[in-house]
Amino acid sequence: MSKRVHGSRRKRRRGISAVIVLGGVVVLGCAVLAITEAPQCMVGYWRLDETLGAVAADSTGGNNGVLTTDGDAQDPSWQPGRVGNGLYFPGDLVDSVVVQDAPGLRFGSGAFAIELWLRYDGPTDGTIDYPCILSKRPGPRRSNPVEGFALCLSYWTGATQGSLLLRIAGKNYVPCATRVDDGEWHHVVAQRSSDHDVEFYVDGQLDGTARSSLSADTTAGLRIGVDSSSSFSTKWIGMLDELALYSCCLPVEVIRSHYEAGLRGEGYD
Ligand SMILES: [Ca+2]
Ligand SMILES: [Ca+2]
Repeated sequence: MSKRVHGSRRKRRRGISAVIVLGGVVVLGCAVLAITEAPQCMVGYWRLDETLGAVAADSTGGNNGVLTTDGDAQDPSWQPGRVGNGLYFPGDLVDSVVVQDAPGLRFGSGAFAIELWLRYDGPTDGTIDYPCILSKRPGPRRSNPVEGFALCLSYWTGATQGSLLLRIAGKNYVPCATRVDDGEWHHVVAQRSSDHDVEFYVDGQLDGTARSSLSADTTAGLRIGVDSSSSFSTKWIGMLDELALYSCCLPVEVIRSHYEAGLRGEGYD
């Protein structure tokens, strides 16, 4: 994992892991990117700024989502978010934003990052086993395939209740220390480097680490607001906003810059 050490020396190479030399020890870490622009490895950016309709536009161009609902009184709605509008999920397991699979959304065993603002308004007592922000796992529900990935909150024994949970290829990573289920807005990043270091950031601060070399690949589509294949209750209750996917991991400087931009009501670019 990349660690900031005063006096460290870096090679600035866009999109490639930076090499940091610490007293002769080479540490591989995240790509070093310009802070003032969106990283070029961004492969999807759903601002969720829409005010009506069923399209969740991808600002990177290729991966628009479709708000797919059963049309009942409990459907997601566009509401004021952290940056412009966001999408409010009232907690109906059948509703989600569906993004079709694309080669750029398959990360294999390599680097990727998930970034967004969230506000969780649901129960915090484990009534919902793990409320999911997004999943890219094959359905149908209860099939529990060992492939793909998901980012959720965890109410499982042994983990910090209401902290982030990253699932890759059927394995859960729950090293986080901070609850994010307090009904307040939080900026979160879950990412893996090409060297298989997994990092979680909450509000610009490193919140947990793990290691994973498992493949995140699947040809299943991306679903925002639910885990499409779990046998547990995974419905999201609350707001999601400014969701971005990257085929790299983000340097801490970029993460903090995006967090601070969000506090000003600005996005990632
Ligand atoms: Ca937004
Ligand atoms: Ca509904």
